[in-house]
Amino acid sequence: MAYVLLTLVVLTLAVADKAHCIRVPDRISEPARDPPSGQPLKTAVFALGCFWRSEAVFGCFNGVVRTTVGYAGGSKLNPEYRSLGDHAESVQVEYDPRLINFRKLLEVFWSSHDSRQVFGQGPDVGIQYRSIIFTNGTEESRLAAISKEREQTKSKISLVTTQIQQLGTFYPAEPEHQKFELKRNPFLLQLIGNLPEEELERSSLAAKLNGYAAVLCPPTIQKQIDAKINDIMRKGWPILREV
Ligand code: MHO
Repeated sequence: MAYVLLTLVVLTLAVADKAHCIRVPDRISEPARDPPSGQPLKTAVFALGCFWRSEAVFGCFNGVVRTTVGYAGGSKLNPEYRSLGDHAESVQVEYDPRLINFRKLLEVFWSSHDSRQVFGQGPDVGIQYRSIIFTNGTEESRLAAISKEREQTKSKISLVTTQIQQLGTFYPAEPEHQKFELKRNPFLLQLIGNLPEEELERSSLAAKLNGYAAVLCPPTIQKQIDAKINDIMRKGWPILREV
């Protein structure tokens, strides 16, 4: 009897395994992107309007390892999307300083929103959409101030409203706001193997495709990703591991 039972269990496992084998993998593990120890990632936080868009804008760039949307710049403890108090919708950018630097991130910041619109971006109006460069130390404050002056000299018709302030607490937003643009695109989600939420939030590839999905990457990057996707579609293998 025990033998029969054992055979049944083995057979069941074999069938289950087979079923698993023919399924498109649910998840893939990404190659580790963190720099070797001694070369820690750096973090920058910016507010430039609706954070769905802000995250997409920064995710496009090589050297950006992770993006997270959240709330910063206010005093309310534990803000949430429906009650964020005096915080601004923000994006936290974790980057490898060997590949991209704060200066370049500042350029992306200025070119990706209208810093002269008072407390809003387009139809999104309110203090949660204000423009802020959060800094971590005097060198970043100096670079931010120089870049703001440069931006102001481009036109004297209106004022650049961007605030520069020392970063306090960054509160990550709810999961449904993370990689929002990518999540609206089931095709791309499938293409990277339907990563579980936790991996999606930490993935460099997801950060990049989030920008691609929103068509907010620079044209060269959009084209490069297009080419990679077309190649995979031609081959018929649906997992995209890197772009
Ligand atoms: N106008 C946008 C704002 C969203 S953003 C996360 C919308 O509600 O669709 O604030």
